[in-house]
Amino acid sequence: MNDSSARLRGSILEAQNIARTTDLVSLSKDERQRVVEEAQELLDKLDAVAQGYLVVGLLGGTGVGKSTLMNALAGAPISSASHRRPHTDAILMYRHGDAPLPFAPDPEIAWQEFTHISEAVQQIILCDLPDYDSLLSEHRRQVLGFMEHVDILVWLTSPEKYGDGSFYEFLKLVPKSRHNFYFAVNKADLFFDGKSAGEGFEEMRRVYGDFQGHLRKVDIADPVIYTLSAAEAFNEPALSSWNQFPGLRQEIFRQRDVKEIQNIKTANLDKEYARYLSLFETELAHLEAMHDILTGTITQIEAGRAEDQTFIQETVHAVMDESVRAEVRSQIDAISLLAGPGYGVAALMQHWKYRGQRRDDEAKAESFGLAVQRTSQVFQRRFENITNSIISGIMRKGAHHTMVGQVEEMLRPQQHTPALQENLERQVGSRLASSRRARHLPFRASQYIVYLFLLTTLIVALAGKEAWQDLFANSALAPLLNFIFTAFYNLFSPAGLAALGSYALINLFFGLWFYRRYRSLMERKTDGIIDSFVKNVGALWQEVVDNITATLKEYDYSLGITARSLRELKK
Ligand SMILES: Nc1nc2c(ncn2[C@@H]2O[C@H](COP(=O)(O)OP(=O)(O)OP(=O)(O)O)[C@@H](O)[C@H]2O)c(=O)[nH]1
Ligand SMILES: [Mg+2]
Repeated sequence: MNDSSARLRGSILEAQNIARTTDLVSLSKDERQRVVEEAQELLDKLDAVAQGYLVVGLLGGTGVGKSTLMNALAGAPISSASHRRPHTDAILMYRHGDAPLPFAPDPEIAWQEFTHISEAVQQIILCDLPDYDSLLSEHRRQVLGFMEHVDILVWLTSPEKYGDGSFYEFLKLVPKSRHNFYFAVNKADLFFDGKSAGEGFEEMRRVYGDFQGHLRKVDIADPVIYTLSAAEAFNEPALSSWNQFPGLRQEIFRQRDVKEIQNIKTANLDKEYARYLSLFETELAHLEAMHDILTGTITQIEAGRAEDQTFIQETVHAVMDESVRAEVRSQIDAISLLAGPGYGVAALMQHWKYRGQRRDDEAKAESFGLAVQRTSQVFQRRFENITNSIISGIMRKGAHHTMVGQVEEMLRPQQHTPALQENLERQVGSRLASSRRARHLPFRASQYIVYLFLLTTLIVALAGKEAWQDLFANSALAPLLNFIFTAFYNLFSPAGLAALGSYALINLFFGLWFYRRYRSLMERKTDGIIDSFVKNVGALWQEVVDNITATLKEYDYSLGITARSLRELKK
């Protein structure tokens, strides 16, 4: 099998393989089966055609080296001296054991065949034709008739025999077209035997010219002549520079390939293959259209990405109503952050707020759960919207219904709700926990400082100027005791009670002030938690969009592979 039929064979096999293994939307199951079968028929035809054999006839006088040349072509001793002709005018045929004779010789003809196992000439049938001298007139007619089966004729002679007149006489009788004639002067080594290279080449040129002259006389104007040594080609690993055996061999193999290509053309196999490929044309058109559609769709999704995210975030924000905020607040509420009067105010507020209504933690916890649930519903609805618009868009743009179905199958089953809900709950849980863990040290410290300062001021005021001046002047136990007792003593005086009243009022004022700061701190934390929740939902949406585009790209890629292999078939 030569290159072109090997290529053709490869393409048919590939086409068959595509029809067998790939989802082809334009072909039904039966049609695909038919495509596979048709490929098989084509392959069988190709095999039959590629088994066309080149029939080479070798003509030449006795002992010019026909057998040796055949052995050199085969690279093996396929013809030996023991292959004696049953009659001097019999035809000897050499063929590969697996190659049947492509023709039935005329029953009147004397012929004998020998099989060999040389792969090199597997598709070449070598016919050793009888010496023209030995051909009696009626046999001559039959041998000439046999030449109908011969594709090319190699006229072989030698330096001793090329001048033989009967050679040229016979040449005139052969009915074959003359451009299928090749001439060879064998035993060219004899030109160099015992002579210098220069003399050898001189002699070779002379014989060549002479031979050419003889051939011209029988109207062969531009003969192809090879000067060679079959013995050297067969026996020696390397050839002399003058040995043109490789040229002759190459020409014979080229002729074989030409014949195979002609056979393919004669059998119209090339046209049949082209017609066969047209079965895939619709498929290719669908694939190419789908590629454009998918590319457009992906661009559209990317363009709407930001807008969709904003939409989702806004909707989720709306879901986070006052009850959700209240719940978040109650979850992070920690009045232990307040000290002294502030704490008292907060405890009182809480008591007052929950008076009459039983604190139902479970009912409260539900409102956030509900928000998460509603968020995932919003999410899922948005997802369904986008898949629907992708699918209907693809359909509208004219994609093949099977391909639409495939896209649908890839996108639809993506159910986000449960995973999303779990994800969001986890995120919220950890956010709440970390918020509860926050210690807010500056806030707490500022309260202690303020209350301590107020208390100190009260005591100093009660003790009076003299007592604390004495305490500073003599840092001993007696002035300290004096300072304390004076303070206690003065507490129950009218001025002391007034001071105590002012102290209580100022404390209350700071308690309220710290309580307000505490509330706004809690509000900020609530906002933070809700904002981060919304942001997380946005990020999750991006993930979903990434998933969708990745799925579509992957699908496009797999269609691209089929399209490429279909295009490849046409080459
Ligand atoms: N020097 C030389 N001798 C060769 C060459 N080729 C063949 N011979 C010899 O020539 C003789 C005849 O060779 P064959 O190949 O049997 O020739 P043939 O044409 O098949 O002869 P028949 O079958 O008897 O017609 C043998 O002794 C070969 O060794 C060659 O290239 N150079
Ligand atoms: Mg022979």
